[in-house]
Amino acid sequence: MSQVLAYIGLGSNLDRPRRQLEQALQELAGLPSSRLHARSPLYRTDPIGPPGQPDYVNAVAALQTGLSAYQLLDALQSIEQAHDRVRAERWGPRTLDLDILLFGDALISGERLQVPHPEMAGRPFVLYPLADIAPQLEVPGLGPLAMLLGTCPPVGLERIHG
Ligand code: A4P
Ligand code: MG
Repeated sequence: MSQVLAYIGLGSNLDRPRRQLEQALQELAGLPSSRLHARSPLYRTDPIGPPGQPDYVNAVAALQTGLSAYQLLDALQSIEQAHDRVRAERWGPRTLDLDILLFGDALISGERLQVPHPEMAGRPFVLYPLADIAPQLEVPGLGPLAMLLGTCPPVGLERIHG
């Protein structure tokens, strides 16, 4: 089976976000035909979206996987469901959000799935943890990660220690 390196963005701002993310990382590692290749540190980040919501905790994981992109999306949505994610307002608070940032060098523009994730280039809470685990990365269709970092200053995020 051919293996792909997929990058997954993790975010939570409800119900003990750090624990949500640590648990989700273990669940990613346990997906069929998959192996957790790398994970970033956790970051505390300012919320983007509706005002008045709690700070987020964000991280990025690299998953070596034999799943297809859509199989991976299904698996991520099952993990979100298991974390009691209630889908309410767009960009509103959530116990767990798992986004496929990149899937190898694939460019996907389907109704259910867009890869690279359409918002990633402008989001420090995605780009900086991604750079922790893949500083040399070339983002398909967008260019070198180092260049994207240059237009997205590290504002509104801090690495969580311990
Ligand atoms: N979908 C399309 N492409 C993808 C992809 N690459 N990965 C579809 C995952 N899903 C993808 O997502 C809605 C639909 O997007 C899914 O059904 C899937 O088929 P959702 O997670 O249910 O809804 P959402 O998350 O509310 O909307 P959206 O547009 O995905 O929001 P984002 O972009 O995930 O942003 N601020 C901070 N600091 N940190 C955060 O993590 N996250 C968000 C959510 C807002 N503000 C934040 C953060
Ligand atoms: Mg999402």
